[in-house]
Amino acid sequence: MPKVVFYYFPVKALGEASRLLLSYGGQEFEDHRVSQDDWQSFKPKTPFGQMPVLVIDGKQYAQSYAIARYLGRKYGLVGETLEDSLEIDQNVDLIDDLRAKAALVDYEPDEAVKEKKYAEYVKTIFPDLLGKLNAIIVKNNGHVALGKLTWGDFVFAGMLDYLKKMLRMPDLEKQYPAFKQVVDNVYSIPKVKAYADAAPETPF
Ligand SMILES: N[C@@H](CCC(=O)N[C@@H](CS)C(=O)NCC(=O)O)C(=O)O
Repeated sequence: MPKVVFYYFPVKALGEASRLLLSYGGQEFEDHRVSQDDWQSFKPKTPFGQMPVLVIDGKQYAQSYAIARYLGRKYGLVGETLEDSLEIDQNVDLIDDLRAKAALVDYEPDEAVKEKKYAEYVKTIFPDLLGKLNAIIVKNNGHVALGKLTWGDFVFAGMLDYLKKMLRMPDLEKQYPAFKQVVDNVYSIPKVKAYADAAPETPF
């Protein structure tokens, strides 16, 4: 078994999918949750100055979705054809569109601009993207793509708390019960549940 080390902040957000996938694959890994203080010295040592970073036998890899896609392929959480892969990628990119729009608001430094943007997006962009994503998950019986468990489910399940925080929608699953189905489908897998039960509490 290769030696695997995973670095990310002490939150789920863009890193949790890979932690969940490594657990699913039965891969032992060092789960480094880097504090903001330690990040300043670690940042220049990473490939792109950002986390997550996955280290396999001493070699570093970055980019959350590339890592999750790789782990998904490695553990058989993909489809049969190139078009199946395209469908997973497409729907993960839609999730990321939502994340990016929410982040655009949440990370806006000017409070007045932030609130104005939020008021606009919550009426337009957010319901549109959430509705499209919900329709996909309903059509796929509680999965992100292909009507079965894929690495896309791990991306969404790992990111939902972060999305809820940025969207200011703590009851998102009430409005979209299919979202909870994805989370339950992932977190009920015994190896994933064992990881999650033992993992440190995170704010999102
Ligand atoms: N495209 C990258 C984005 C990674 C990213 O935005 N990482 C953030 C945390 S979520 C980060 O490292 N921020 C600290 C910094 O940029 O100094 C990915 O998907 O991995």
